[in-house]
Amino acid sequence: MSNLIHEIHEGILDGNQKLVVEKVEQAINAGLTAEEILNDAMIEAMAEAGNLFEQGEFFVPELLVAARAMQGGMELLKPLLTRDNVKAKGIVLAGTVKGDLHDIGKNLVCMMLEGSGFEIIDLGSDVDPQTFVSTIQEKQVDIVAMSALLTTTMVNMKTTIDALSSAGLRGKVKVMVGGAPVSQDFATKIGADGYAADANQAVRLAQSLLE
Ligand code: B1M
Repeated sequence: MSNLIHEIHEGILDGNQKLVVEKVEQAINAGLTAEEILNDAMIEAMAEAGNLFEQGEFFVPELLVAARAMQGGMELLKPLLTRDNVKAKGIVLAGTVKGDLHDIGKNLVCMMLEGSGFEIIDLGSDVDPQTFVSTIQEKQVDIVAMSALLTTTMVNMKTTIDALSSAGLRGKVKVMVGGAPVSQDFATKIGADGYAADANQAVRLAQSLLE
């Protein structure tokens, strides 16, 4: 591993966005490809952050600062990735469901997915089922990722899945759900394709849904 790749990797794990941006810039100027920087430094580091989270060595704040540090570097890489035609693993349409303003967990999931090579279309929070539908009609979407934090709003995951079915779109996309009150049992009941308990599991789930 080159020194710069190692420094970017460690910078992400330390949550040091300033250092990551500086080192990504140096790596680009040194002739490393955007793909090398993304795969060997960033995705590796976020995967390690996810493992540390699962082992109880990282908590949500560490995961968030790591993801933010990575996003700082991603801003520099994005134009190069588009130029180099690096194909995203898949396109994920994400949002917190109608009536629900909690977006911290959803943002974390989006950052981890982006760090793992997915392209994200983030609709934000309080997303109407029809907005999911119209976005899928306009854009090429592989996975719909819905988050809910309230027992009163998690039912809107089902409303959204029903809206996808009514619009004839259910067979075109995979649906994954998550959020504190959501469970595998609930996901199965509402007809989602998968449930993930945390951001790291969400990455694995998204990958397996597209296999
Ligand atoms: Co609210 N809130 N809140 N709140 N809030 C909870 C959720 C609550 C459990 C607090 C409590 O009473 N103990 C409770 C819900 C009770 C229930 O429904 N059973 C609650 C309530 C009641 C409310 C209000 C109704 C309060 C009021 O106004 N009376 C109100 C509702 C507003 C609305 O949404 N319409 C409200 C408002 C708010 C704030 C706006 C103040 C703020 C949200 C700020 C924001 O998100 N921008 C807020 C917060 C911060 C919380 C708590 C304290 C923290 C939530 C959080 O961000 N956790 C929360 C209590 C708690 O959880 N301890 C609470 C950190 C985050 C990283 O975790 O979101 O679980 P989480 O995401 C995890 C996983 O769930 C998973 O991965 C993430 C990373 O591991 N995950 C996915 C999430 N989405 C996923 C999607 C996936 C896969 C995995 O695939 C697609």
